[in-house]
Amino acid sequence: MTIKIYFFGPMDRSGRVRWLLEEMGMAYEDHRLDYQKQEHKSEEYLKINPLGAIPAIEENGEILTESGGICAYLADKHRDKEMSPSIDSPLRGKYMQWMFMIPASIEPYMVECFRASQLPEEERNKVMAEAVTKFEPVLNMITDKLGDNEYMIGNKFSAVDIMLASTLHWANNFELLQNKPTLDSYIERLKSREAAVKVGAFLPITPPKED
Ligand SMILES: N[C@@H](CCC(=O)N[C@@H](CS)C(=O)NCC(=O)O)C(=O)O
Repeated sequence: MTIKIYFFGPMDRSGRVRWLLEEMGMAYEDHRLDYQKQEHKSEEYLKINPLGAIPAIEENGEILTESGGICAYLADKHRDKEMSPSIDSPLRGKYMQWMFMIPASIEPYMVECFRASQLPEEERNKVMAEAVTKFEPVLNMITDKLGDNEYMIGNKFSAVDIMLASTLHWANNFELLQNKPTLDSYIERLKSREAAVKVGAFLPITPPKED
């Protein structure tokens, strides 16, 4: 059955789910919520996600939320599409580490930068400069993991690359990826994937607009 995706626009966290489904050649149907009209806080949508956030998916009447959990679930459910290493693969541990680490320990820096971007200039520059310093070990860890490989896990494209690329694209938006040739070429490689182009995974990040 076709999976329904609740979202605001192409550049929100639903993009990860859409990109993964495209990579797997699976059907989905977009259900757009109007951010300006606060449709994600409507009584109807709060029944879908009581936290009033997107993405959420509906599959056979079952609702799932949390972009990382949705991607992990879909990749494992459709193992024949090879978007995750099998449970007994030696690569599984690192795969799980990164699937959790990206939303739990990397994404919060982006949220911090977003909040900083709303501050008056002087304060903003200070918070941003601190964010750049704090983000450096994260970028080093990613660069070390990649080494000479093209992809993060076993040098084979996986759901981790989708989660990470979407987060690094966000980081790029805040100019946090200065002088990082390994990461630049990683992003360029992912940008050229047919599924990423189709879903507009690397379009400029803009706030959700009114319909
Ligand atoms: N950890 C959640 C974060 C969900 C989230 O914050 N989504 C944003 C859009 S990308 C949202 O719905 N914001 C509206 C709000 O929280 O009011 C996930 O990865 O799905």
